[in-house]
Amino acid sequence: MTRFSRDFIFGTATSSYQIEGAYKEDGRSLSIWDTFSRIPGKVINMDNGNIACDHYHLYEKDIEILKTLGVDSYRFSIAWPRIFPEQGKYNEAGMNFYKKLITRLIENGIKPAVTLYHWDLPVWAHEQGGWTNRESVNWFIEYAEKCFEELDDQVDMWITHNEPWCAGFLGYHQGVHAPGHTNMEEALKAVHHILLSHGEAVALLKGKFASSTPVGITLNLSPMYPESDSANDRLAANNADGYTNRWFLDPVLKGSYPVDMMNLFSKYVHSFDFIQKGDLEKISIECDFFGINFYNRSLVKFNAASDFLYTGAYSEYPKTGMGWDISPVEFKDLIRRLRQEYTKLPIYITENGAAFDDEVSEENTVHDPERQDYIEQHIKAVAELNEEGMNIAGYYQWSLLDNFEWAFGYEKRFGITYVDFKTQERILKDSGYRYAEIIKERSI
Ligand code: GBH
Repeated sequence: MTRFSRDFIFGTATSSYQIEGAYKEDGRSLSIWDTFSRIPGKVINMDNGNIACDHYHLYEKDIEILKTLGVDSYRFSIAWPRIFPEQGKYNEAGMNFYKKLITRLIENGIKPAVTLYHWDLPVWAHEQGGWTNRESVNWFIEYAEKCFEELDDQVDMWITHNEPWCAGFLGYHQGVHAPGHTNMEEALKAVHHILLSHGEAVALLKGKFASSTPVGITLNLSPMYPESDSANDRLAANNADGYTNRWFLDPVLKGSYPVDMMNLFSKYVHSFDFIQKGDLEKISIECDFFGINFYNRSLVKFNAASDFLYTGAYSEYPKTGMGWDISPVEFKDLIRRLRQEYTKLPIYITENGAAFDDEVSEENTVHDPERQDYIEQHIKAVAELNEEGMNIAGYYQWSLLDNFEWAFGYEKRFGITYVDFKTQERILKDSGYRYAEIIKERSI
């Protein structure tokens, strides 16, 4: 049995577009996910977040679930188009929702951990080039400043960006997320501006606001393993690691882009002029913690025809409902590598979880032993890592609720709470009850 210290943070996480619904309420304007999800073929079943979990109206009920779980903290994100529905036009009604939510959380002894950007870019920003336009940094800072002004005294932790890899590469290079573009040069620009906006937001919070609220960024990291020992497969794994992990880790934690990837990417861009003097110093500003979303390792093999010379390979690992390898051992290796090569900052696991097919039983319960097992294995890994002195300060399970799983719509369920999307009934799954027990015992 391994114990967690009294100050270790257990939480669950969500994001605005995935749960809130109320897409036209109180002055909210559209985000790129509202428009993207209306394009046929982009999201399974043409699902969208118009209603989602209707959390905008049911947040009090959802806080009751958080109480049942006994979490120390709740991680959610703010919808930028609620706060600035038009360029330069602040919307107090939108902010009021988050004020109510935060007040209610605090009344219940739950610490708010707030993400500023979890992919719902306002359409007005997209119409001017979105993240590919360097001006996006200023738009984001105006938005961040308003959030800091109104909420900083009540927030326990700020996360500037969630997974710039997804926002940048899935959105502008692979085209499977909004805005659905497939242009590597655009993607590299978008990533750069997202990272720059992170650095500038941290500087703003620490400078003008002289705030003591911990602030950081969250990256999605997937350790990449070669399918075989061949030189080609090892090169493929190195490139996959560069594309997914190092392209973000290096600028944020070392102040430089990795040279091997610069060389590889140079054939996709006209120039790297968008990386201006001084940018990397700003991007690598010292933060208070480092956030990681961990889902799986990947096995890759060489593919001469594909971008960056790699492709997913068949693996015999047990899989989640997404087909992702269940890999708590590689999770531990990833953290050790980060400690060795990148950072001494406290680490928060800001997301970890799994989708599986769930069914409601006749007794109105949901038995999800696979998800329970997944969560237990990763929490156990965290406990063991801390015994090695890896200083993981908290763990947020993804997700509190079944929700809008981006391109997979409502087909994939990541919740420890089942949501009936017709009635909005919530049922805590077995994994949720088990998570509550772990939190209560603070040991596994
Ligand atoms: C997170 O992203 C998001 O922050 C969250 O909004 C989302 O709901 C949640 O995860 C669940 O998806 O190449 O097939 O091995 C997840 C980022 C990036 C994790 C790709 C899995 C590799 C899949 N994902 N990654 S694979």
